[in-house]
Amino acid sequence: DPRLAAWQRLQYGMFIHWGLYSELGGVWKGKPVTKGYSEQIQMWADITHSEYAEVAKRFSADKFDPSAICSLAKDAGMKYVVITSKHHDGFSMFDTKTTDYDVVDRTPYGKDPLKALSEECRSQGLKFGVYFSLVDWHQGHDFDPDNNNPIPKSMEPLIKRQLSELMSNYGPISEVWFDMSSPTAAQSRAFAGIVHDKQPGATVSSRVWNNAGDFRVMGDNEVPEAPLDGPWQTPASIYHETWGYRSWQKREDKPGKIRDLVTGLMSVRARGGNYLLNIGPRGDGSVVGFEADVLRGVGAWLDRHPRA
Ligand code: JFZ
Repeated sequence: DPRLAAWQRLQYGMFIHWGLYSELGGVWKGKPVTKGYSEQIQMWADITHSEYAEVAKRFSADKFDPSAICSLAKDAGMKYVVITSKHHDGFSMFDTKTTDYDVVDRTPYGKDPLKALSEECRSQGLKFGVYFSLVDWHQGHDFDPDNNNPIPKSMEPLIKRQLSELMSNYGPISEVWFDMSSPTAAQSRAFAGIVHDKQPGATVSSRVWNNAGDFRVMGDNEVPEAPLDGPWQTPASIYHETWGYRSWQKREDKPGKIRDLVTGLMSVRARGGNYLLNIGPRGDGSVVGFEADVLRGVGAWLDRHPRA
């Protein structure tokens, strides 16, 4: 399958977790929220829907710079970018007509950041993909730690329309990183089908479930002992503790981090996998300096080892 082979050749990309949670940066009412990932702060800090929706009013994204983000990805040696179009909080970071709970309608930024990023990716020669959570707290989904989250029939039209929008309005999509919930086999097939119909070049992550995906997703920073059959990917987070921005995160031992990530990347590559390394920009869209330095460090290592 040339589509999967092309995806496998990408080998290394940038994951971006960015949403309203980034504005909170792992802090609620002045206190660090130490449980759970910071992109899930709404749940871990028991934030009500109305309190969480208020955060949108100060989401100005005035330092969001798609051109700088794409240049960083290229400096790091990456070939593609995957950004959160909607995380479990249900807040769409793209222009959707299905709800006004989105970045265009609810924030002072008032524009579609995915549009800008997808266009910049195209002009800098990077492939563009989207993360899409099937769990949607805004639509009344609860979070189950065992991921036992059936998708009610009533949520299907919203998911299908949002997927159609994402597959229609952002040019060529290289992958859709579905995540979480427990759909029926028919739902999994329907969601993957929308992607494949509208984007013949796109691949679908195994977290669409029921074997409807194209590539298998490993755990956070997980490296299998030996090569695996078929396309697969390791999502990697720099800190292992959060994907979304956390203001109080310890950021130390840069050279050690760079070494660990180079080892991860090389190990995944050697086993035929695809490495998706995450950054968690601040709510204003700026990239954390430590993360940019670490990524450039990995890129510099790759430059020094052109045959690696
Ligand atoms: C999921 C999300 O819940 C999380 O917020 C983040 O977006 C991450 C990239 O994906 O979390 C998971 C799901 C499964 C595993 C690890 C993190 N896993 O199988 O190891």
